Amino acid sequence: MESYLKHFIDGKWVESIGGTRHEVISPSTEEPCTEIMIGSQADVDAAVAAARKAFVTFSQTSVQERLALLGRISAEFKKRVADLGKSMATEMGAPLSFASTAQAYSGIAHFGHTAKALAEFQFSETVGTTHVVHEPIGVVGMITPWNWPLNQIALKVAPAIAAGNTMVLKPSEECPGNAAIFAEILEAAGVPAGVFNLVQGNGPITGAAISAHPDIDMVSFTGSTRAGILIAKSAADTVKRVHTELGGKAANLVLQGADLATVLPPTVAGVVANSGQSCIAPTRILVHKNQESEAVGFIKGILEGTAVGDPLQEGAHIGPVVNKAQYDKIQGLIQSAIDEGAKLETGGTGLPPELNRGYYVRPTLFSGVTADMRIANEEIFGPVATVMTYSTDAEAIEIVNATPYGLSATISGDPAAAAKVAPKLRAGIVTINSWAPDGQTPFGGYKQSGNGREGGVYGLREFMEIKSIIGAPA
Ligand code: TXE
Repeated sequence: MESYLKHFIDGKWVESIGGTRHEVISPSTEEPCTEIMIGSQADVDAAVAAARKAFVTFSQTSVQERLALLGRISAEFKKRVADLGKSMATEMGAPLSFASTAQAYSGIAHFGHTAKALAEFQFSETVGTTHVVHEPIGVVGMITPWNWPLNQIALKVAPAIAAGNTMVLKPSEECPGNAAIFAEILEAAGVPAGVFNLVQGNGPITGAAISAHPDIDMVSFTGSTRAGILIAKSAADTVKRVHTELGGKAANLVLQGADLATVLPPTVAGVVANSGQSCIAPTRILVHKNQESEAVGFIKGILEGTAVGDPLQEGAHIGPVVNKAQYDKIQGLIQSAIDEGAKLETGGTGLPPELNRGYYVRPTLFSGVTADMRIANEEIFGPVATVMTYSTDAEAIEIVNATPYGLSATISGDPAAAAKVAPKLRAGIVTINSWAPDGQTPFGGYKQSGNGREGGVYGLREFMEIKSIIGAPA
């Protein structure tokens, strides 16, 4: 079992002050694989004090110094890809090849994108006779989830450093190892003491201590809408800036007459990638009623061609979902669709027949899904697709938008026709004939999918204050 029993505070690995032990259960073996300490209020206080002290100097560093730092972090990051991949594969179940390519490299890429944005950023401008300047916010608290763990850490840490902030990160207690390795990377890159602090822990104790902390200026959170609401309420008492990236219920609008053989594989891939544990997974597949049976045939073929297996083996298969709670939630949603009268086309409840332990979910497809069913409304976070039909474009757009979420939407079909539909969709991200974001452009949601944007220069702006200096000499 891996042990990460220390927090990284003020440039040193330190014992927890009164924390308790927590074991992570590997979703492939159902055995403990990692232990951490759940950070206490005192641990968070120590990390915040270190960050506050470091802010005095770090906020005054030059762009060139911070660019050099981002470059050193990228270089150190690349040396640890194998360790990062193995840690994520063990703790959250993404297969080794996916964990070390997609998962780890998407994290590294954010440091490159952010450095580019920083090099080009205009920190000051003149409006009339007033100087408008962009400055770091201060101490940023970061609370991150387990599904794209390193990617979500990097999406916050890279721009926060670039802007000159200092920070306290609390990663997910379901997948903490990559965050400890990430702290080692920052240590090796020479990030000044106190700029980046890691406190391992859970939501109710450690996360809550961050969101309520009077000496934290901003909290940046990725996770469930449930926790996002709690964090925003708790942060309100100290009027922190709150950035949230929450859940989604993305649709894949397949335009009438689309060449299904061409357009479906790259968009349906988003349902199974990472075992469906992506907030932008386009699981609500909308097809014109005249193409329903043809579309169901193609999607069924893709899901039946998706192998499920051991994440510690190399390969293109998908792994288990992260933990028993997620497995049970997905099983419950699959059963609800059966009970509510949807047609099970492939997959279903229980383990895939070739496996006898682990939190593996069968790639599953339902047709005949209607808007009132639970499966059409709740975020699944598993490799489960649903097909709904529409008669007119207007009806299809209404169905896409008929959810409290608004993170992303996918359109499959002629790109020019899709581009005309995109402005009508109430989502922060619209992908055409693909499901993946590009890392450099805004990532974030409308409605109950959150506030603010991450990625490239848009993420950099999120971590800055704006000051007007009126009356200074030209
Ligand atoms: O997430 P939580 P869970 C969705 C997805 C999934 C569901 C539940 O639908 O099935 O959420 O996942 C911290 N104060 N997403 O329960 O609880 C927690 O410690 C402060 C979508 O595992 O939101 C962890 O670090 N912090 C999503 C982080 O929040 C709190 C990614 C995420 O855990 C807290 C993950 C509290 N009161 C799940 N409670 C996405 N947007 O990609 C929890 N945390």
